[in-house]
Amino acid sequence: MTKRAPNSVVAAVASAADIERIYRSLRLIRRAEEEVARIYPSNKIKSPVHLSIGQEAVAVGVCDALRPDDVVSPTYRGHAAFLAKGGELKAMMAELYGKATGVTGGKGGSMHLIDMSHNVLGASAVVGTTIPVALGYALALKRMGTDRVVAAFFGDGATEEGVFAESLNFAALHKLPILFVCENNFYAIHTPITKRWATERLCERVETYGIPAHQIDDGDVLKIRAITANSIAQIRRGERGPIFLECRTYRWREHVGPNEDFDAGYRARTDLAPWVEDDQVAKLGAKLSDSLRAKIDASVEREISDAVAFAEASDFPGPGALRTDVYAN
Ligand SMILES: Cc1ncc(C[n+]2csc(CCOP(=O)(O)OP(=O)(O)O)c2C)c(N)n1
Repeated sequence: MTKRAPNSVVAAVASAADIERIYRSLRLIRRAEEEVARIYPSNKIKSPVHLSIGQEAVAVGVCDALRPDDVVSPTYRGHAAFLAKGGELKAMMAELYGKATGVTGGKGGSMHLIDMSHNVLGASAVVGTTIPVALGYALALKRMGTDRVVAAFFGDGATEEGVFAESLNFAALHKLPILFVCENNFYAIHTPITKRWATERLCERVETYGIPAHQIDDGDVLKIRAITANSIAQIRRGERGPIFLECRTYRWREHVGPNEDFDAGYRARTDLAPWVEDDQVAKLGAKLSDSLRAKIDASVEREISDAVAFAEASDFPGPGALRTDVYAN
């Protein structure tokens, strides 16, 4: 899948403090997932992991434009959205280790992250199912008369589920405060979009529901942030209901697991090259002084090693936890 030329939409203005904060978030997610990949073969991590290495800019760009009381709905490839929204790294790492101190007490694993103290809705392994849950949350926020907004993340594969079309229609009809964010990484497991869609005009399809749609061709984190900020401002003012973003991005690792899979026969390493060249972690880092970048990198490493130590030192859930949390209270 070749990367298209960037489109010219909103000028992305960011202050020095913005760049510093956004770089830290990108770097934390990248390094945390690289650490997960490093530890994974030891079998200490008990959960399958869908890494978002290479895709971080979407979650970071979107979440940086949200308020703390706004809500995100991640997917099973959800480490980036979880962390970008402020989810606790220690509790995420413990969850991957299957420990009682994890976000779901060690029972859910990587695909079922949740942190309602930071307004991160629970993820699900079942493709597309988080979209109507996010929609229901947006309906509740609207009925409560708040100006809070939900950002619902999902992959290109999820747009092929029937519930995606139903959710678009319902959201448009009821003018719900929801930003739909499609992370289009061009693959559903090993099947490329060219074998699944007769046309790649996803935004056009969405617009037929009466929803404004923007395609962001490259992974430019500041552009994603600027377009999100504009969209959220419109949604918050209650002007028009939902808005849709198609963020084109690229998954650097295999669908599930810590490795690369360019020998699997469904994609070529040359497809990856332009995305590595455009790596947002490196690009944002290059905007900082060497000393500031080194300081941030060191603090990120400390945060990650603290989280790993916390996960390793925590206990597994006891047998008494087997039948708890089965039903909602
Ligand atoms: C309802 C359902 N159908 C099929 C699957 C198997 N499955 C797991 S991930 C996946 C691909 C989804 O691709 P996409 O939504 O683009 O997300 P990505 O993995 O690229 O982030 C599929 C088909 C599933 N988990 N749930």
